[in-house]
Amino acid sequence: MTITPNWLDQRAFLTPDKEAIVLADGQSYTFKELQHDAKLYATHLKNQGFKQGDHIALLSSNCYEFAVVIHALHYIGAVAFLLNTRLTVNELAFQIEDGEVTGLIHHENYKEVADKLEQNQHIQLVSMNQTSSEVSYDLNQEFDLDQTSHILYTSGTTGNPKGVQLTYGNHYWSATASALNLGLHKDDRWLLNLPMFHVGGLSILYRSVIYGMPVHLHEKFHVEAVHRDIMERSVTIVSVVTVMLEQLMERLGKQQYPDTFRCMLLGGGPAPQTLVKKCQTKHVPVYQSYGMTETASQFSTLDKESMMSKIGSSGKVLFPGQLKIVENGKECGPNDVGEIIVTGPSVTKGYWKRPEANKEKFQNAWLKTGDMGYLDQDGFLYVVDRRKDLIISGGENIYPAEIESILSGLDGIKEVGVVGKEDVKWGQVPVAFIVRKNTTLSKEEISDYAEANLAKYKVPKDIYFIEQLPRNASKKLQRHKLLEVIGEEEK
Ligand code: S0N
Ligand code: AMP
Ligand code: MG
Ligand code: MG
Ligand code: MG
Repeated sequence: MTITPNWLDQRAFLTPDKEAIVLADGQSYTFKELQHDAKLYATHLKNQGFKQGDHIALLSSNCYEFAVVIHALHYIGAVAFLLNTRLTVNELAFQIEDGEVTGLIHHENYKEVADKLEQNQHIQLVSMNQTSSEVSYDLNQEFDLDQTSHILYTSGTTGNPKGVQLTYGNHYWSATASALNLGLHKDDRWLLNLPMFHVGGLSILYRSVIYGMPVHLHEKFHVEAVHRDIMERSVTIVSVVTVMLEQLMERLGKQQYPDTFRCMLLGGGPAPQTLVKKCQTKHVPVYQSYGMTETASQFSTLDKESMMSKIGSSGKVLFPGQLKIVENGKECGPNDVGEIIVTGPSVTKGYWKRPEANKEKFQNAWLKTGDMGYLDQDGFLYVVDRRKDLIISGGENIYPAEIESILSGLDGIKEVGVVGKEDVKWGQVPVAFIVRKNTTLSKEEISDYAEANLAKYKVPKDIYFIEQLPRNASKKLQRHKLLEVIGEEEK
């Protein structure tokens, strides 16, 4: 057990009047104000009957109140389940059920979804815009770093999504690892436009309270607003995924960012080398990183000095972590490709209620990521292939098996195979290959069915009707062969 003071209390004690959160419209809140609002909301949650250890979900896009709720949940010692707002009711219902969630805090914009969830789940709804008028004196003043603070769901190769358990300690070590790499500057301002329900966005909140650094919190990605905050509002660091960076570079045109801007932290998937080179010619300091929900954000990051000499690399492992490449149980030598395995204080203790997955994915304290890569002679990581079958579209993960299983439920579909296809905007998009039982079933009917059951970004962008799916001798679907049949058999 390692005990620290509640981070927001400590921060509000050390630098009470420093800006904690600045919104896109310029409105700002100090750490003292954030602390006060979080304590009021924590009291409200207590008054609603919630207590230490409860599993409470949050359904909201980015806003000031999102940050308030996160800290409020820490004040009562509840475990926060952050829900992806793009998911359908059925997808969300699975996580609520699997996670043994008893309360759902929702933004007014998601009231309709919350109401539907309440009808079928044993949950108590709590609105984000009501709060208490006074602060309870019985709030958690300390954190135990070994305690779970969050469970974030992540899709898997087969079966249902799994809840990644993250502890206070995982966040603490991740935030300090980032600071040891990027350094802390007195005038740092970190722009948060990634969704806060993924760890890439969430982790910026922890860096803020731990470093005492203002966060420029944007409701969603808006290229013009990000450009303005870098050019005019002295933002020094921005976290982005590829599709955001492409648009920012387009917007930058022949201009240059001011010298105050020191880091474009790029993560959530591979970066096209043409994009990295474009950034280099515009003198944009890009830091390509490798990380995942299971590592509480970046685990290795390329510094800007090595950006050109190590093009394509995701950098060196951050200070407190270890990263190895293994093949058939043996550690690989330099430049030999194998599976990336990681261990360290920012790595999850395991998946919620998934003993099988935990047995399969962890060996001693090492997590087998499923990603393939190599380390060069200097220890720089190159990721060559992501987890089996994983499609990454605009930073959102999609597994073919999930789409295949949904589409198989539609009458008239005999078999279905899904694969990722390169896409100029999103990096990759899912496309479906379908063998029909009856040939009257149309592509539109299939798309409508997919849209009703899957988050929009998982809906196949193209549908191809084919006679049969490519399978190997043991009847296993050969997804890599699917794209080859386009054109040959398309009707
Ligand atoms: C790229 C984003 C912002 C696009 O969303 P946008 O523009 O807000 O779209 P909407 O206006 O809502 O919708 C318009 C249409 O586009 C479709 N759509 C939206 N998103 C996608 C998508 N991803 N793929 C395909 N289609 C999409 C909508 O459905 C809509 O369609 P129509 O018009 O037909 O209705 C948004 O997707 C976004 O925010 N993406 C990023 C998600 C993310 O955070 N990924 C990272 C996850 N990984 C991690 O968190 C771990 C790594 C990490 O920690 C990290 C990551 C990055 C940087 C730093 C770090 C770090 O280590 O600190
Ligand atoms: P998530 O947990 O949603 O953040 O997804 C993490 C996954 O994104 C990793 O397991 C990788 O498959 C992929 N990924 C993250 N960073 C990189 C990178 N630098 N290069 C290639 N793939 C990456
Ligand atoms: Mg103010
Ligand atoms: Mg948009
Ligand atoms: Mg994901």
